[in-house]
Amino acid sequence: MSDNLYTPKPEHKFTFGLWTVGNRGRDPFGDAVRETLTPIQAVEMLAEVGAYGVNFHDNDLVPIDASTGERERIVREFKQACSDNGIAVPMATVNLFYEAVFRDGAFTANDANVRAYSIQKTMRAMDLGAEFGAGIFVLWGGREGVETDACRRADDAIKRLREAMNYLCEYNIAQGYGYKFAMEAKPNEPRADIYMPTTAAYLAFIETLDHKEMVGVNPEVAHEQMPGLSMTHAVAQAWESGKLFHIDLNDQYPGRYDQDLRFGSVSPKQMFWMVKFLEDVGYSGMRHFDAHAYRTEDYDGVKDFARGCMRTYLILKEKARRWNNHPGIQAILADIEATNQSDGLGDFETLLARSFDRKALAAKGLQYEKLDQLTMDLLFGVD
Ligand code: GCO
Ligand code: MN
Ligand code: MN
Repeated sequence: MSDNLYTPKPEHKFTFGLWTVGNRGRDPFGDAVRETLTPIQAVEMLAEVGAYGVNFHDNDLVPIDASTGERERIVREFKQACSDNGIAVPMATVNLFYEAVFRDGAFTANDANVRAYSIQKTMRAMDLGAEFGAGIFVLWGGREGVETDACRRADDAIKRLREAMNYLCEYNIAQGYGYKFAMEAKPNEPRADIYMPTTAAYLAFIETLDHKEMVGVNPEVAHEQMPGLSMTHAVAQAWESGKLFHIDLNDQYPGRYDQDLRFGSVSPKQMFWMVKFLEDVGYSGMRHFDAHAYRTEDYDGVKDFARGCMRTYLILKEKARRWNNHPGIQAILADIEATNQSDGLGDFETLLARSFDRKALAAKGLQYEKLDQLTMDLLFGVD
């Protein structure tokens, strides 16, 4: 039974980017340690490990200098591979960071031609994703930032970002693509400071767009944990705003460079709360793993990595189910809920006239220590 419980199935909506299983282990200090995996080989691997879908940047699939004929052939063959292997393409994205032309940013660059090129490249990436039926378009503004604020006013950058998003929403409407855009925040790396450092920054920005209903967020574990923030709280705010359109799952030691480690491998307890949140609220979107295997691995190790991401998610999901049915935990939650009774605040006079026994309100212990240890026992498997 338990094996079955932890076996990935299409309904779990586990997806990986071509750039994740295809990551060759290059880092700033060393070159690739794995041979290039073609997009078709990546799809075969994803089918083998039990994933639901694959996502790609435009140039993960179609090289930037490909001719129209090459593009058509690549698209045709990749579509065939996806269909042969039962792999969906739920999300598409655009690479606005690799090429030198993006050295000063893309939508926010000072050069108007760079900004126009970036928008055109995104429109073409939207065309490509639409050919595969992708419903989500992720935008990660990795280069939209600075090393020195001498180069532009930060509010001008925000205005340029808004102009780009409004234009792309109009294109989405004109083409009838029906995309939902999911904007992905990150505090730094590759820029010293990225303009939209947190999910909350994007949530505020989105409210200023012409078609805000079309735009949501794509929170990423590593991007929240790099600056020591809570991924669960970011996800909760996005969900509560109706903006959790996509999610990037990986893991990360706080305060370090972007590590993209296997999901749940660093912070299982934090990831437990996040998975529990997603499952409790009934998030029905993709569970996308934006991570990559250690540099020590060959492609068997990459499969171990991909299987591990999904297995850990399913283990945490099962732990969440048990948590919700655990008598000791539920008894404490019932005690907590008993204090949460209210007829409302009433009008100002009523509230101002109420008397509170401040000391009595603070007298009783809340049992959060016990609650947390019961959680730990459950996570450690000794309950
Ligand atoms: C990163 C980002 C990217 C984006 C991807 C999708 O830190 O490099 O997480 O992996 O998610 O470019 O647009
Ligand atoms: Mn990332
Ligand atoms: Mn990401």
